[in-house]
Amino acid sequence: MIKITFPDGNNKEFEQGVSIELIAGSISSSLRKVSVAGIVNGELYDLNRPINEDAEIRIITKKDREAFEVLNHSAAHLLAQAVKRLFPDAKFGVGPAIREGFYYDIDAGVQLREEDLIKIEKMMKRISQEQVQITRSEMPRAEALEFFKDDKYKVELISDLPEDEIISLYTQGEFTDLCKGGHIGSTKNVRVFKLLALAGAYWRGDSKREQLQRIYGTAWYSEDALKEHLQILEERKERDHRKLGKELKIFELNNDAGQGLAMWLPNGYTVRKVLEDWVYKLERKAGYQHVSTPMVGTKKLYEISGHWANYRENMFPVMERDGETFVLRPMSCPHHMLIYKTDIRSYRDLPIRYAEIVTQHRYEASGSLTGLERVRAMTLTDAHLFVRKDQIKQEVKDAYYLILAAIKTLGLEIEYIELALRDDKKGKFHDNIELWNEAEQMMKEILAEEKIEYTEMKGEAAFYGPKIDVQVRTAMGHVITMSTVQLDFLLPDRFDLTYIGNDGEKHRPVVIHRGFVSTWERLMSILLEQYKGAFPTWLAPIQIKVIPVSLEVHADYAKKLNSLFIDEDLRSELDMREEKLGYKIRDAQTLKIPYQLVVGDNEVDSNQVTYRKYGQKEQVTVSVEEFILLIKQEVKNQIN
Ligand code: TSB
Ligand code: ZN
Repeated sequence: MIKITFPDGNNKEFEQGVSIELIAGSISSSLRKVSVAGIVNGELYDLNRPINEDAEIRIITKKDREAFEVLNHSAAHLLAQAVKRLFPDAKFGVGPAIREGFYYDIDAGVQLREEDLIKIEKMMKRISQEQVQITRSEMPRAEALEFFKDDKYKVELISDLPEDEIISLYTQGEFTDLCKGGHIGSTKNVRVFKLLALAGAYWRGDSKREQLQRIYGTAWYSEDALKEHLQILEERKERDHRKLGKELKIFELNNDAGQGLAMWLPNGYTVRKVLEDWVYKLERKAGYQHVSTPMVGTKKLYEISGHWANYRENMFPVMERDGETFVLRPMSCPHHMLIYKTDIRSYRDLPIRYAEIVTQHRYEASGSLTGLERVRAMTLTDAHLFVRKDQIKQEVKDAYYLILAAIKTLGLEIEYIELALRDDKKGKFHDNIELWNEAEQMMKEILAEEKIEYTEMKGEAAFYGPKIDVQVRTAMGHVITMSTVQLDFLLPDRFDLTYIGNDGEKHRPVVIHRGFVSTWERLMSILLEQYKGAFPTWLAPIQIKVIPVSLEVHADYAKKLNSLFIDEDLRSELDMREEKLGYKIRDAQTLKIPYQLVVGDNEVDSNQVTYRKYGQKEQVTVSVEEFILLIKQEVKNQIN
């Protein structure tokens, strides 16, 4: 007999080899019907997998988050089985469930095309109708290596597992996959699904290795749920910043200019300029000083900093001239270190906070470039803070809270906070383990003291130190880094930075790298998606559009209004085109301009304005002074 403990702490005895299915059935037949898997001592178990030891269990029903994962994981296997039937030479990488569905990385032996997805989906439906059992088996590593000998990807995956680990396999009909489980019992349960996209994916995410093809899909427990999800995906497309950026004339990407090298159009540049002024002001208030440094530096500078050894893959190739070697800077830290060194510093001078809005270049993999979200030329709201050890905590906290306040003003939502740590296996980090431990410990203490919930990510640190990253979710569902605070004990050492302590001796300062509201490129992509292109008044490239009803009769008054607004520092534009009134109104609507002013007889006679706010139906007539006051109030308070 074994003891099964339930989430409420109650326990019950069962025969060895009992399954989640049997346990659920022993409670009620209705529970049995909705259960899809179980968590047994922390591990996901299929319904019928035997439990052979005392265990704490939780039964997973269709309502639980894990149920979606189980279903989608099985859908990934079904996809692989279908691909294998259609393309017998196919080999498979990994095929996990993800937040909104599943994918499988496939080497089909031929190049798959979008049209193939329809064929594959049909085959998946057919196998689902065949109602094939999905069964688990286990074997020792050597046997598993033999079993998968024709699939080099699976062989590599197995080889990476510990020698003594028992390997589990899942079989459905003629298809067997290497897998930890759990699964959904039968292919008949994977009934409602859709394949969504085909993309390139490097084996193990490594651009030097094989290019596989990734098929994305999503599986649900009911047709309605699938329909609802597809609807959300459709709406998301409407929010895609690449689409909005075109419609609102914000930016342009052109392959002749170069991939990931964006150009800012007048509307986009205006927003950027407003944001820039806002950032400067916030930073000045918080005690930052602004500096400016060049976009090109010597290779030597980046050898000193360690970028050349650790970050070269992300850099554009070097430039040679007259025996000198230059690089386009990927980061500005080294320059700021040199500025620190322009003077003798005392402990009383610290902290010193150098901020710069920095244009930098990174050679991002071409497959990873996404509109403005990930680019190769970017302008970062950057800063480097030079602090004493006893100032680290306060400065990290202050930087963090300044970031939170800015994100709030921008109306953005944080998905989660990430603490990015090193991973000794990856070998892309500096190798002074003591410094790493100290810096990572310090970051953990700060987060604990401030009761900030966070997720640890091993291997995501910068080469010079750990980071606290503020993650946001884009409308397209990507989670990306918005802001960052990074602790660095390395660069001060490499640049031999010092300050004179109150003991009269030389000491090393510590550097805090701070990315404020990301790069203008990434921030713009996030803002466009967040607001669906309808910027709040303080950010809108054009705040007011003045449209005279008749170009003859109302033009003078319209012109007068427009210049009055501009004198008041409002961004107003006059539409004097020889077009129909309806067309002009629709045009202002398409550009999502916050205030649309139609000027006719009434307005001229009464010396008033009639406005319609974007997104609202009714028109409002007020005096000119009142209108200016209202809109200036909105701008000042950064509200809508
Ligand atoms: C904060 N040296 C530090 C700096 O002092 C640094 O560069 N850190 S970083 O590498 O993490 O980049 C800072 C921020 O730039 C990131 O948090 C992210 O918001 C933004 N960013 C990074 N890469 C890209 C890219 N390819 N396209 C757009 N924005 C990017
Ligand atoms: Zn930096």
